[in-house]
Amino acid sequence: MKTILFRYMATAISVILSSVTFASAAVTPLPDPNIWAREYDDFYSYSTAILEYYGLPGFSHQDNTGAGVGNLDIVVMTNSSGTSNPDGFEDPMLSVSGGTSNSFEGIWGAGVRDNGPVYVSQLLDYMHTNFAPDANIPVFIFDMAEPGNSNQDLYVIGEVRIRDAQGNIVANWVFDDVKDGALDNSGGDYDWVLSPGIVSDGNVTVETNLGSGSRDFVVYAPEMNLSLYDIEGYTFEGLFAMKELEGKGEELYITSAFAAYVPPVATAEPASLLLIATGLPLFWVGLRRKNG
Ligand SMILES: [Ca+2]
Ligand SMILES: [Ca+2]
Ligand SMILES: [Ca+2]
Ligand SMILES: [Ca+2]
Repeated sequence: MKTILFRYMATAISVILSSVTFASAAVTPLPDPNIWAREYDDFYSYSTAILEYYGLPGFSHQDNTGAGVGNLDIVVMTNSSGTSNPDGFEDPMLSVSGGTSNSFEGIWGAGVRDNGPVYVSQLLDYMHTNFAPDANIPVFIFDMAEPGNSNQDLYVIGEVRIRDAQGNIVANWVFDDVKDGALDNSGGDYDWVLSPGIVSDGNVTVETNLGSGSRDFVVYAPEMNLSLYDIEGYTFEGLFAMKELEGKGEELYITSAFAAYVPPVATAEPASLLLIATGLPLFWVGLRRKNG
């Protein structure tokens, strides 16, 4: 109980401090990943089921508002064939149902599909217009749909790459289980990340695998600031792979519902300094208990 209280207080403080950055009420800023997320190489992954359990506002696990086909968001992978994206973005990848195959690998954005490739400037313009004027870091939602039995886990890896006009990779961000900035598949296999049907933070366990149409995991890479690559001809692509798939197909979106965490900036204002001074020990307690 103490841990829950500490974690809630720490996040309430960090949300208060960071919320002034966001003018739009529709966008929920992600809480401090050092407390609330798990780190997978260059990315952080939040479980909305865990965030909802602890009562963080804006993280209703089964509320899919702002996500999915038919909304403003950009669909990277879907289980609905024939789906197209807004504003001429490349058509989404089609995921697989467990009856078809139990593994998946595809690349979105590289021009493999109709309406590609995805240009960095095109993606940035869309995010600035439809998400927020300062939205430079894409935030992804992963919606898993596995059967409610002993097969409800799956495994996943990913890599986002920026290429220059000549096709050279100029930046990349990896989502896998070894923190080395590289997507290793030596020996013919990736360093897979477990995507569990039942999530745990070490203190509580919560069912997250409740079918298709729920925002199970929210993922972003803090260093993926696309404004640094807003150069003519630069393209954005994502490799995505999964295994041990059953049930319905999984889905992946670039979402307007959440914004990347913005660390609070200390000012000379006494009230802010007091909040930060109060918050630091709480962050430490939360981390220590989480890891211990
Ligand atoms: Ca789901
Ligand atoms: Ca599935
Ligand atoms: Ca499975
Ligand atoms: Ca790695």
